[in-house]
Amino acid sequence: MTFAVENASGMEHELVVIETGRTAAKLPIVNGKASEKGSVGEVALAGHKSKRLTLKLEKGHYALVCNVGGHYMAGMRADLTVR
Ligand SMILES: [Cu+2]
Repeated sequence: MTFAVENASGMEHELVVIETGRTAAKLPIVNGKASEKGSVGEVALAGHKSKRLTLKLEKGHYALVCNVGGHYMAGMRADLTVR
């Protein structure tokens, strides 16, 4: 699976792909950030940059999060199910 990741803002963001049974909104919190336990890959993007992230994902549930600063806590997260 290839993620075409576009950072449309002027600030740094990242995409971390975490294999987890938890929903993206319910990850354990460590020092104000989402735990990245189960991470299978990530990509960081400076402002207005685009990158591709190719991962071989097993069937299951994944949380997609940005863990820069307080972005996760602000809601920068999504769920992904691979069938
Ligand atoms: Cu972010």
